[in-house]
Amino acid sequence: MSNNATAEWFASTPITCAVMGLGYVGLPLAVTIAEAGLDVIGFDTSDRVVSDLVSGRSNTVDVTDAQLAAATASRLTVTGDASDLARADAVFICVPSPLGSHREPDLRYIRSAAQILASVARSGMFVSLESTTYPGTTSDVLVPELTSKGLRLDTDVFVAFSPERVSPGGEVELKAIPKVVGGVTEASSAVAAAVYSRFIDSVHMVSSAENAEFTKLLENTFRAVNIALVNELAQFADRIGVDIWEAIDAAATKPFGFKAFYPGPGVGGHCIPLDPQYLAWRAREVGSSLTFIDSAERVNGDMPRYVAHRAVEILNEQSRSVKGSRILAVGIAYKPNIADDRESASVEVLQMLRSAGADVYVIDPYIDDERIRMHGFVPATESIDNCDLAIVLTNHSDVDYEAVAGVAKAVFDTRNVYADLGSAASNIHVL
Ligand code: SAJ
Repeated sequence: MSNNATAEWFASTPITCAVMGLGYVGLPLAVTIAEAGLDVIGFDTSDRVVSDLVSGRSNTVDVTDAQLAAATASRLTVTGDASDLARADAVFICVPSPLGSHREPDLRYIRSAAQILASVARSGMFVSLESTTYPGTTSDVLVPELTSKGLRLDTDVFVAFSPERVSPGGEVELKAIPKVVGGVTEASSAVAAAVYSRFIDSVHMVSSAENAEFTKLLENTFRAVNIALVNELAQFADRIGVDIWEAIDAAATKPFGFKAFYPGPGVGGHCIPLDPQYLAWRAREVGSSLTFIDSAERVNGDMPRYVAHRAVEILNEQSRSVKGSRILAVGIAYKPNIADDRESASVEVLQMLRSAGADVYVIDPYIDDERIRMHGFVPATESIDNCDLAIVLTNHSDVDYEAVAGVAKAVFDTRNVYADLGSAASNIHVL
């Protein structure tokens, strides 16, 4: 079949899709495909993930149980049986891509998924890698695995990279988020565009898989570097008595050439702290150095210490040592209004204060008491009062901040929530 005919086939045939990896990236993708009216096989190697999903329990904030139930009642089949993947015409790999202990890319999950798929792949299959990784992974790692059993690139199998753009807890539905796509060849690019256009409103093609891999890292490195910029300027502004939050809001009135980022206790989650390191690793591979990434990691990584130091200063102003102080903390999730404390800077801050002898009580409506205790903190109860310091680390929406200020002698607001509330509380210190 000619390249155009192949792309046309993928554009017009009721293709069967498969998603490998049903986490916060793969499950929303599988549901989006099902909602577009295409049959989709959701595959995961974890028995628990499969059994939870088969039982109708979603594992991500971006897919409700009702959406999951509707998808599995129609087009989505959840399975742990790799042989089911043989039925797919288009396969999307959405597995973890963590960093190793030396901040190097750990491709074990990508390799494993590629090997599983290679064992069942057949002629006419399209494969897209969505896991964040360094430029070159798709061509140098995925393609060789897929063709290792004799399948030929662009004859039997078409391969591309398309970065996941899930915004955990975000407002925009997945189908409405433009999708960057880059094939390992022109023929694969044409097939990739045809497939993604079946369920994503807008597809933006780039010239190669490497470019698509690079695009993702550029997006999140941009974020990490700009967060580091305001974190560093916040420390300087405090030294010279300038309100950084007021300056950022003022700068944001400029309708062009500025995007607001805000200081905080550090950078958590599984994207922003990690993604720039794929570029940094690849740069070291070719003898380059990316100074902004290194600087951003240093500045952002030092914020928990800076925030803990500021908290100690505020206690000192009350002639109160940290040891034995009662600290009420709001928010250990890594960002507002989601139940995720992975890589959370809040936890780092509070563990420093606890190590210095503070009694740390935590309010976080999104993190259960068992997990709060697991971190070594005490879940705050309604009756808590007479605190030496309240510290706002994650600005969840549904917290009574006035009540928090009312039970503490001083408040350290690292997210500027009280200014946003127009609070009358007088004992507020800001980052
Ligand atoms: N943070 C700041 N200041 C800011 C923005 C964020 O300190 O101005 C901190 C947050 O508190 C958090 C960390 O950085 O600890 C990461 O926050 P994030 O808003 O970047 O959220 P993530 O980690 O969930 O990032 C994901 C990314 N999405 C993808 O990679 C597909 C990111 O590109 C999105 O911009 C972000 O979601 C989003 O906007 O929801």
